[in-house]
Amino acid sequence: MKYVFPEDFWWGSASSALQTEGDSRQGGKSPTIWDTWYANQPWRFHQQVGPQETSTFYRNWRQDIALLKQLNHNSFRTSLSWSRLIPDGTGEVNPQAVAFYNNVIDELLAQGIKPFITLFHFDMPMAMQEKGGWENRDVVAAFSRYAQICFELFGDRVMHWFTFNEPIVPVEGGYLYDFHYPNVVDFKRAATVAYHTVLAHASAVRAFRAGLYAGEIGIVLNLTPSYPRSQNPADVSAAHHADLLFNRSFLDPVLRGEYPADLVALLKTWDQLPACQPGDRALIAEGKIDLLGVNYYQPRRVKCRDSAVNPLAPFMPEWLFENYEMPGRKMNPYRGWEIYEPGIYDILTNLRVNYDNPRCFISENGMGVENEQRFIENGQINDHYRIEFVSEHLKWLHKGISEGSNCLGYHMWTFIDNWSWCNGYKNRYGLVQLDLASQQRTVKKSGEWFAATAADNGFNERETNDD
Ligand code: BGP
Repeated sequence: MKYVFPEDFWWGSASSALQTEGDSRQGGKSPTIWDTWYANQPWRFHQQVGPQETSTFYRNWRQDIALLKQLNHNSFRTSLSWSRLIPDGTGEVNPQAVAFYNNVIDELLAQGIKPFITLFHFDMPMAMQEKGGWENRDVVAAFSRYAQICFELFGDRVMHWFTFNEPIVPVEGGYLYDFHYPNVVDFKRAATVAYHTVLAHASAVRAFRAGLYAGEIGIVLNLTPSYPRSQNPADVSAAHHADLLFNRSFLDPVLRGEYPADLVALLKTWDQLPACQPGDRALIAEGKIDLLGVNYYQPRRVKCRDSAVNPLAPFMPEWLFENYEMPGRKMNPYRGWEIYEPGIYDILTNLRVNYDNPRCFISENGMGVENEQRFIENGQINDHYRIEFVSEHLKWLHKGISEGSNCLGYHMWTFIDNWSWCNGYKNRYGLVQLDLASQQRTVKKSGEWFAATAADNGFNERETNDD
């Protein structure tokens, strides 16, 4: 069986500024929350490796874009760094950053690769964080100004913009679960951060529309379908709550232009609603997007709570559900994430049936594996497990498209092995291996498979099994 994808399907990969550029304090760049957190608590990072050098894209962009070409990418997503472009967050534009991003965008276009550009991928400038970060409502105007500067500088060539990558992650990591700076545990502050992020998104979309820029604007969300343990109403309600908090808190505002009434009611019940101002509703309604990026790594399985909550503990999402470990689930043991390929189809179907079938694409999907050197054969990593992971997901994606889902492409996470936040270089995701000592890049077996798949606009099942 051959899986063929629609004409002009986007084949590519995604990365982010902080995880690949390196030179995190050079070229006029100011620190982000990651530089500061690393300086204060290096032990929070795997093998105490921080964000200073990451994958040296700032120096090697030309060679790296040649590799993208070799992998037959027709599109590539990365982010701009706010702290590189506007070092104090709100003031002067750094000309070295403009030159760098111009080089990257021009070279991508010269190689026939469409630049997909994200404005914010977890990397809050420290100068903004010092003023309260996403908790301070002033961030909305500052972000919108930054976005507008980007549209002005690069909008003549960038046709696919994304305001945020996975905006729920800084909320969860920074304000609930202690895996991003500033390591706050406080639901109401988390809700405020999420709310200001939605307002910042909508302000940027408003500026984009007002400026009549060419191209389109969207957002990238990590959608984790919430599967209840059983059809018992208690489990179903638990799954509904998880869905509201982790998916629909961003999905509904950006696709429907409003929050789900259930979510507002839920937060009201628990006295966790953020402060709103007149005009917010109209602004959010203007934040509707043209294109949705979907990051999919794992499903969320939930059940109702088995025990009562500790009333003295801070209110947490887990007051409303418990995570459920389904017996027999397939795991990626290195990352601790379940692998469930039909999830990608379920997401597309949900978008088609419940959200008017928006234009969308898979903006990240991938598998992080530890110690991949053990798979080296004749100098190349034979990552057959990654080829299987990708092809199995692509089959479900193909099924979604064949049933009418408006899915326009598939981007892998990631291009070259890169720095994964607190996990440093523990798990490698790349189509290209990065030797940290020499910085040498070597295409993995999966890179060759991906290049062939992109060139053929599809793949043959038999070839996959042979690998
Ligand atoms: C996504 C992020 C990426 C990337 C990826 C892999 O959530 O958008 O930045 O890091 O996940 O996850 P991790 O690096 O945590 O293993």
